[in-house]
Amino acid sequence: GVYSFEDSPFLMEILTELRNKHTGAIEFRKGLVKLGRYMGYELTKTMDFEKVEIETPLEKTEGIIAKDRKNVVIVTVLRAAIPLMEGLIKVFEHARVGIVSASRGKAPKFEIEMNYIKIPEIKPEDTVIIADPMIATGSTLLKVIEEVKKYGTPKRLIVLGVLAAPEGISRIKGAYPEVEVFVTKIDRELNDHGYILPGLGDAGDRAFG
Ligand code: HSX
Repeated sequence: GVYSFEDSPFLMEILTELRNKHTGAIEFRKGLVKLGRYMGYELTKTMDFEKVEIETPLEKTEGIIAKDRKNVVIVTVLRAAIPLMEGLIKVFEHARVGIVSASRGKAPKFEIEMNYIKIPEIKPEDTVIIADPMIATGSTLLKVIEEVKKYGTPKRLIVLGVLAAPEGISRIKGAYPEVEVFVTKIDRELNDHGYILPGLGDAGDRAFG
């Protein structure tokens, strides 16, 4: 599936602030952390929980205990995903974290160079969340997914981003139909330089200068 959160005014308000060119680095980073946190929270609604019996000081009752939420691996794509991961980890506090670096070359080839890859072992019960704010041509994620798969086959493989271009989503779903995509919003299109429109500019530059 592909999920976006256009129907959430709260998330759209955060996105509006990120898009605005007058938003500075501090607020931009805070916005990314918030999106990580609240999209992570939305993600828990799609996860499996186990029923448990507990006792309140007054009587027995039923409750739930997290299953999937405790078996999460977050793969952070440097560098713009760092604040997003910070937010996600507030919801998935048990998460093991993988770090990869990826940089995209210029149009028209958009070749991806990956210089650093550190990913923990992935177990069959894991939900892997690859965090990258921007899914433009999808080239970066195709490479990252290919790497991630070398470390094991998870229960779910999720790509979590802020903005995606339709082209990028199609390429990822075309190559890996099993991958689920969670983005704040799907934007209109890519320009010739591979930038998402209307977009928010270069997320790494805006967050880190
Ligand atoms: C930006 O470009 C983002 O943070 C991603 O890592 C990448 C997305 O571009 P693409 O590979 O989807 O075209 O730095």
